[in-house]
Amino acid sequence: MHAWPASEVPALPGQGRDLRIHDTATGGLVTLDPGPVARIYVCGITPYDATHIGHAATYNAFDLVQRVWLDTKRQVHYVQNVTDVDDPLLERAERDGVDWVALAEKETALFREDMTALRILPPQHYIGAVEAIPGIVPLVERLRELGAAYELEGDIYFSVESDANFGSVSNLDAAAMRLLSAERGGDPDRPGKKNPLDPMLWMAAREGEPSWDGASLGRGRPGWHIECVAIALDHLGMGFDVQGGGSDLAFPHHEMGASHAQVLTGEFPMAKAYVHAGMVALHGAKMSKSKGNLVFVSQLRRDGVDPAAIRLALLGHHYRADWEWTDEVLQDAMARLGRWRAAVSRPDGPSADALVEEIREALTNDLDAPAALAAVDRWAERQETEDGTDTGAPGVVTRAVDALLGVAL
Ligand code: 5CA
Ligand code: ZN
Repeated sequence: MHAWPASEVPALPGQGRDLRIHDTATGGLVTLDPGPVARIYVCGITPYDATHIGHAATYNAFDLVQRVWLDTKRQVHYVQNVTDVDDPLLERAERDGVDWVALAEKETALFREDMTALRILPPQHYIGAVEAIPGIVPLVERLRELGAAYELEGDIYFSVESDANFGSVSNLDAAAMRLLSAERGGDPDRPGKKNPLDPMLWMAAREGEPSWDGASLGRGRPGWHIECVAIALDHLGMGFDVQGGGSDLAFPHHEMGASHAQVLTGEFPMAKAYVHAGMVALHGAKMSKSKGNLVFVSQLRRDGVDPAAIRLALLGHHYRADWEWTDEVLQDAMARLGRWRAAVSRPDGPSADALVEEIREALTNDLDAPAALAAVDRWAERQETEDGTDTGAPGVVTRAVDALLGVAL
């Protein structure tokens, strides 16, 4: 699949710094030390509805990771999937009487437009689950050969007990795992499973649903977790730097994915850091396609909202916080954008060198975007009240805000 166009990332004076980021697996901050090529996998959308502010907040967080690495002059190898076949997508297509392929294509196209408008840098590899199927089948076959998978009425399950490190991503107790499994696509109550948590690797073809040739597995379609793992292993290999997504993916998705990969390769861990963004809510509940309490990026754009203001609204919240979208959040972001634009449109200003370092320091400290915004606010305020001294400063600020925060002034 093609991704979307990249906005240019200006080079900045001085030296970028290494990223310290919160790792769900260890529960603390880790300083990442990627080689010359940093490797990141971020879970993509299930394209059955338009991109909402929650999605945008999560992709904004991982865009900051990419921007911090680019600032250190590293290359970034970024892989993202599209879950372009899954139960919710098929159910929505059925409900609306549309073809599921057409629905997925339409919503993926809209996602690309939204990401482009928000200046979220694209992944190098943007891979659909459907196009990954030929690579998924041999992995499921291999898990079977290893004794880590079993059949139940034609479906194939992964045995969580085959991974000694199972549980090490989310660190939850059995009861919590069981609850979340039921909530998030698992089937803990299905009779005949070895362990209620065991996730499906391959679902035998169902009447009226799409299916693919699965060689020795028979016709069917892949389970959710093995899709992302197949794509990640194919394009990044084991031991990559960051596995990313929203906090609702820590369990079961990232836990199961890591287990699949670890059993397949015999290596541990799959990723050096498991990074999770907080959930954005609307009217007191998590924004979710299934609940329908959504604010769409595309709708805001149609209403004439500047995408830079949307981006500033996202950046105003720490990525790990759960927060609520309100009109006021957007109004504040618009006002801030106005202040910043006025400040950089003047011919000179206070020196910006210290500001660039402050933004760097904030972002490398667990992506503290609110602290970075506060630093720019202070510069803009001084710019207004003091006599300008540095004719280059507005240009440096414009470039730094673009390169590190993805905001075009
Ligand atoms: N396709 C799978 C991942 S393989 C999936 O979770 N798709 S999704 O469309 O439901 O979500 C896409 C990304 O947005 C995920 O990382 C998810 O954690 C994140 N996300 C979903 N809802 C919210 C929300 N309300 N706030 C923040 N992030 C969210
Ligand atoms: Zn995923």
